[in-house]
Amino acid sequence: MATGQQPSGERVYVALGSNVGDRARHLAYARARLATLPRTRLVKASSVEETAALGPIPQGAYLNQMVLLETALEPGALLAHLHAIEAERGRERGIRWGPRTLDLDIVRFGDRAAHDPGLTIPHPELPNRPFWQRELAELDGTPIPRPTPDG
Ligand code: A4P
Ligand code: MG
Repeated sequence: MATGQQPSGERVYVALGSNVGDRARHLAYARARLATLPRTRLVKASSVEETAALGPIPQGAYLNQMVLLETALEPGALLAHLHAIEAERGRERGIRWGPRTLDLDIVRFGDRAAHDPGLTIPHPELPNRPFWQRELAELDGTPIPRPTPDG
């Protein structure tokens, strides 16, 4: 299906994260590539937020963002595309939760649930990441307060 056509499919929320290199550029690349996936439409993107790194090792701050896709791809096929896009940005898999040029996670896939270590949906970290919750609410049109840099 050509880009821009309306795929009948599921509403999928994908989280974008980067804390190495030109972070904004990695996110822009990911958005552009997600918009060209087969049988998929990029519906909208949340604001980009800078967030302190979560995880066991000291590392630079992240830029995080979430996008809403509508896709007729199956979850495993979408995940394979996400891994390919990460690889195109030079993503190296080393330490879990370590620094990365680009991380793409499936946060929700319609109402589906999956419990495989290779694909867990909804993403198990959703309850622990306030920035994901804010971005989800923004995409769903639910106004919730955002922290302001100056208080
Ligand atoms: N996998 C299972 N479920 C999923 C899913 N729903 N979406 C598997 C994507 N992948 C999923 O991921 C390891 C494996 O998880 C994949 O091969 C896939 O089959 P990975 O990307 O290689 O490794 P990772 O990202 O280090 O591990 P994980 O568990 O995905 O960690 P997260 O949740 O991605 O956390 N701090 C801030 N501020 N912002 C961040 O975005 N992100 C992380 C990484 C750590 N700290 C952060 C942030
Ligand atoms: Mg990941």
